[in-house]
Amino acid sequence: MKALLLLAAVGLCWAQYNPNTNSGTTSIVHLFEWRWADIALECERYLAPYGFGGVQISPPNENIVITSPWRPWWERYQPISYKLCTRSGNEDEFRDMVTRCNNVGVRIYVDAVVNHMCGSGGGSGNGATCGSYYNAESRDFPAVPYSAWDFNDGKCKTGSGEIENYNDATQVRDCRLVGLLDLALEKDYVRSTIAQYMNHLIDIGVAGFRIDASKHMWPGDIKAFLDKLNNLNTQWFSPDTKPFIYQEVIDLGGEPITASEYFGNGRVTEFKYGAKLGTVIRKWNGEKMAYLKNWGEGWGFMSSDRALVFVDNHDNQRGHGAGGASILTFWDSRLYKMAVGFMLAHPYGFTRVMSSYRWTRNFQNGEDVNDWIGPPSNGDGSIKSVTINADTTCGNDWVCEHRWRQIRNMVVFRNVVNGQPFSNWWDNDSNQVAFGRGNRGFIVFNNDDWTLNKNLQTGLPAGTYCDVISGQKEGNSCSGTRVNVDSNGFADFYISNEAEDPFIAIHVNDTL
Ligand code: QV4
Ligand code: CA
Repeated sequence: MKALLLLAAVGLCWAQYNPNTNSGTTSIVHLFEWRWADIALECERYLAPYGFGGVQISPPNENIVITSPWRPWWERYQPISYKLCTRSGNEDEFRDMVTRCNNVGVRIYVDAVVNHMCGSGGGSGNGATCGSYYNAESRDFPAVPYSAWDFNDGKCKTGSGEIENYNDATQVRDCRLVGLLDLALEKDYVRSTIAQYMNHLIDIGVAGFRIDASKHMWPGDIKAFLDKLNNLNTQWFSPDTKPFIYQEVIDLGGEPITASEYFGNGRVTEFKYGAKLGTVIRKWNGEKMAYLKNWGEGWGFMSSDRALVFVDNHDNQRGHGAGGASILTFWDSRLYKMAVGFMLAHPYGFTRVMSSYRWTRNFQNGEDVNDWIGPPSNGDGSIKSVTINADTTCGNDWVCEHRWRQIRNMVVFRNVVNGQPFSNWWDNDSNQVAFGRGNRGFIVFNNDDWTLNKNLQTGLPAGTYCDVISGQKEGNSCSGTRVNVDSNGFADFYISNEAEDPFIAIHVNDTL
């Protein structure tokens, strides 16, 4: 009996690190700024069939309406209330999305903005996405309700009331991040109000949360509201399942606040991942892919079972947050596909794929002054729907990286090799590398300026495999490159450095 209790306890205690995705699915996609109606459709027509585990959605709570500049994407990071009412849709549409996605085994993860409310300069009136009244000046948010008592004004010791020095852990938590009114999370009323908002979402059926700006909350305060959360809705999850938690903490080293302070609450975003991988794939600072042999903890990253990893995110793909110029995005599509392919093939971390919209960049002195531009929208400010073209790409300026064959097929690859060890590493001491995942998958990259032509041990059973980068198995043939693995597991790989995508990936589910 004791052993059973212990087992149950262990099961419970690491549950918030478990993404709660359907078995056999291993990635989530951030459908940044999508409408709930479009996400529901995408779950049914694309994400479920291709084995995506879930969707990170934009903040679903009522936010300030900013018209100068015109409806910036970041207005959604300035809460006015916890009503489920934004440009992505209302509560009915939200419920419909969660139900339809859960019903096809695709989970929903909510971007929870609970460190703050709107900017101190946010003004007052009913200019919010659900029409609620607020007054930033007097800290009055009656639609929650929050009043001046619920903010950190008195606690912050800096002159401006804002964070001025990231080397002072106390002000990073107790002062305003870029002027955003900072909630007093040591108060039980604030903790309970946040938990009530999150429990409303849990009861609707969500599987977990991205905790925005976690660095700006004390780990203990986050734990306090997490401890008030319900278990997930048993309509779709087994009893006693805790919500998946991943905390946004930008820790590139060099600051007193570290990611590990937050491990007790759940997983943490590993921002070193995208910054370093971008540098390696761009071959900057003498970096080369051969160095990726010990990728993961060997590069000083947090332990794999605490990491939420990504190549780019909604901030650093446009110069916000962290990662700098090395971050690869859809704008750098050829290198970006290699980076996402590498991330999805490698066992480290729980993987999130970015799905963006296109905007008109305008670089002045190296900065994109259009970094604020919001999602594709109509004249009245409503977000444009996601149209699907005949070739399965998206229209209306939605980039839909998750629908790019190379990326979609690598999401499937990760599912096929799940649980298999990192194996059969080979490199040419430069930028040609290869590795396998046990006896179920193998990938080869050529990021040098000359041809790769090599016979390699794949670890795979003999057979004819379809490369899932240049194509995939279609009927009884391969639409792209074919790879023959012999009875000893060896295969010939030829990759021109001029290839559209200079990498090949094969796995046991795409064989002739
Ligand atoms: C301006 C001035 C302030 C002034 C304030 C007065 O800069 O000094 O006090 O006006 O109101 C927007 C504007 C910003 C403005 C602020 C408040 O860009 O100029 O301040 O609003 O009005 C996003 C954007 C921010 C945006 C914010 C709120 O990135 O530019 O600020 O939304 O709209 C750190 C954190 C990390 C954070 C990252 C961006 O550690 O947690 O910065 N990342 C998350 C989200 C991110 C979001 C926030 C946090 C805030 O991923 O998207 O910021 O919720 O690294
Ligand atoms: Ca804070």
